[in-house]
Amino acid sequence: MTRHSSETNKPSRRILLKSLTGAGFAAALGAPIPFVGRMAEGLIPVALAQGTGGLSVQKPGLTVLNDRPVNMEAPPHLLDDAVTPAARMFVRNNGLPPASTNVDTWRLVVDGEVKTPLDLSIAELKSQFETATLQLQIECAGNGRRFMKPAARGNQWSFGAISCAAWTGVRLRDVLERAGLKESALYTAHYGADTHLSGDPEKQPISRGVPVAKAIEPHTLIAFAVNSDDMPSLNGHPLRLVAPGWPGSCSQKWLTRIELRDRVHDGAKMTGQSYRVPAFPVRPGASVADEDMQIIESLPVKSLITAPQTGVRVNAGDAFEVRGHAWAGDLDVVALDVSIDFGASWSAADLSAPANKYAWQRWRAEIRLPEAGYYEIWARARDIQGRMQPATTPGWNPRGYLNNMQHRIAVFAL
Ligand SMILES: Nc1nc2c(c(=O)[nH]1)N[C@H]1C(S)=C(S)[C@@H](COP(=O)(O)O)O[C@H]1N2
Ligand SMILES: [Mo]
Repeated sequence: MTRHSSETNKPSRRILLKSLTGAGFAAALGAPIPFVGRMAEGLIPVALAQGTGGLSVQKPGLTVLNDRPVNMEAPPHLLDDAVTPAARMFVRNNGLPPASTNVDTWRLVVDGEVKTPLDLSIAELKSQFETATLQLQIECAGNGRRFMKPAARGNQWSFGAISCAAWTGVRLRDVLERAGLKESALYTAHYGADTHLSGDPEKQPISRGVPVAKAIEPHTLIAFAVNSDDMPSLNGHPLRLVAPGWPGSCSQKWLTRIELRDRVHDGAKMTGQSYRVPAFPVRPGASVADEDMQIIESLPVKSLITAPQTGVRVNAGDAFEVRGHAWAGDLDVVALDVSIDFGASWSAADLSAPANKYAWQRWRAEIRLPEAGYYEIWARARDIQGRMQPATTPGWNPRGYLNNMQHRIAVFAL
């Protein structure tokens, strides 16, 4: 390949440009940009331009919502696997992922309201504690925000900010047991190695926590692998928390420290309006005082139709399979119904038990459409406490969290 030397190819200039834009773009694309020095200032790679979607090397087919920070979601038909492939796990970044993530030098500190503070390498975590592999859902509390009316600010997720992969790690409970919780330990505070968008090293992009009861729940893992492999760098390599069934923000990526506190954590995105909803129903569009907001814990009952893909053509009168997944935060799903007549009548789908608690549950139904024309298939899950998904957006809240409305797909019978 011929190389033309010019001012822009001088190393110093290239490094400068890279530090401005290229490294961030390259992280999102999952590929270096050989001609980064040729990119005009402000040029956004078309692969990452809003609405293009599907052009990340690490995450083919995902829709890119933002490039700085990187946010991507999977269209529902790409979430059909019982165990979500790493390449299809959504990405929700609040800051910039750490530039270097060395497995051998990574440390996890556990301190605060503990009897013996710990400072562990990943090798020590693996050798000193029992390892567990569990299929665990991670869902962004803002999944479905796009459909809130009036619109709520934040990433305009549609249905795909959910994954259920097989995470391998050690139980946070076991690590906390080793450290020894003091009587005063009430809440965790999680810290990661990513950096704030402003570049200010004093600021955390996000630092959330959970009550001790959730921290010692045996499905809360400190994970070092997903689907028997390293996790993608965008999903927290080399170490992350997985606190399933709760807002994904509780599952700190690039985990470096867990502090035990004697009070509710007050880190970045823990207070004010972040990951909080009004304690009582409010009029759509209302502004709600911070003191009237409460922290979101278990997420509500929800389901997806993952096959067929919306827009499919089928033959009128022929049977075909419709399937998807259902989940309900801390709870089990006990029923999944489908409708082909805009919710006028419903029939029960076959619903499987979860692979383990906090795994989503597979459902399948056989459908026949009576005559040629346009149909919609709607799916509605019910949790063990009798709560169902609403047909339209549930109670509005200022940041557009917890939208568990029914998923619908379009089907043409020919
Ligand atoms: N360190 C760190 N951890 C983080 C975040 C982040 O920006 N930084 N985002 C959180 C949010 S809001 C969500 S929804 C989940 C998403 O996990 P994923 O990107 O692996 O799908 O990660 C959480 N953990
Ligand atoms: Mo999130």
